Amino acid sequence: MTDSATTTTRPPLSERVLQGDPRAVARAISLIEDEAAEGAELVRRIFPSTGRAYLVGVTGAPGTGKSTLVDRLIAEFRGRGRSVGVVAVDPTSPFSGGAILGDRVRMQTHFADAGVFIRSMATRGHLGGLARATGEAALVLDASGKDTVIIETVGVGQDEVDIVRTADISIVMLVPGTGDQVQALKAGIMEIADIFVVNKADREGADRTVASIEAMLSLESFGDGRWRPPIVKTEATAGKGTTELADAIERFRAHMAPVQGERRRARAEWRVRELLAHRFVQHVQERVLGEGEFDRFLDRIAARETDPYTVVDEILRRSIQRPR
Ligand SMILES: Nc1nc2c(ncn2[C@@H]2O[C@H](COP(=O)(O)OP(=O)(O)OP(=O)(O)O)[C@@H](O)[C@H]2O)c(=O)[nH]1
Ligand SMILES: [Mg+2]
Repeated sequence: MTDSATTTTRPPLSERVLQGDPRAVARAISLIEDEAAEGAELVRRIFPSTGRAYLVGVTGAPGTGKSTLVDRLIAEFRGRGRSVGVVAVDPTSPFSGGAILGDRVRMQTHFADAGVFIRSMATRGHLGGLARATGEAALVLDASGKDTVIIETVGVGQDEVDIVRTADISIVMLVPGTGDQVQALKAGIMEIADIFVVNKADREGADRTVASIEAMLSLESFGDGRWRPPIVKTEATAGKGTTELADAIERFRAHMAPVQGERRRARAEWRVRELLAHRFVQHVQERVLGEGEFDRFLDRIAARETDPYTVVDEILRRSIQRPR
């Protein structure tokens, strides 16, 4: 691929990302976060060099111990000779918020290790979708040569389902005494779990939580070589269960190897559809509709002077008449 960017003495950002330069990686992820045009250009340039990392999604309610466990997993993977990148999606705060600081403090044991790169991302301010920003940050880490990329994300909403969908494996974390949580999770994230982790196993009721997940799983059929999600008990603060978890991840990886291509193709489809929808709406707003016209359409729909179908038909007609 030729590089049409302005010539500078330094190699272009994409080159430096591919060389694994941590400052370039940090810069690249910032561009993606800012939805900068350079971010899209960067993704274009690095994309051919991605697809090598194994993407591990870790999700669970706030405070279940995700960061503590991820910290342990980093050490475990490092011990197995892997380099590790982490994208931790911060639940609430803007970029300088407390939880990010918490993640930094907890994971700082790895700061001196060149084989580890950790980055927090804010949940807010992603006009084009948090899942895409996270997915693209993971691509950057992948391109920079990290073998394993862990994506930590909070909660059970659609954003998390989408984020986890971009990973190769989804780990859902629970803590003891969350029978209700198991119920609540059923609806969304439970069905995308490839591994369950019951963390804080030092606490009362861990076995009951395991049993309620078992009960839920027993309602499903796992015939035809379908993967049955294992339930791993961990005590992240003490580092207990991390080896078992890493082993379970490796087992899943081996189990899914024959269909890895399909999973990645599904991910590509999701990405393209999502990006297309986003870009199309952006195009309509910037180039098809006049100033304030979108709002006027909404007013007219609300006043029942027109309806959503008519409006969309009108917008589509004009989009086709006035191509880029
Ligand atoms: N007792 C006990 N406490 C734990 C365990 N693992 C983590 N914790 C504690 O739980 C608290 C939350 O841990 P974090 O790792 O920050 O949890 P998190 O899920 O990353 O939190 P958010 O990112 O804010 O959602 C911390 O005080 C940890 O020390 C465990 O196995 N047992
Ligand atoms: Mg955390």
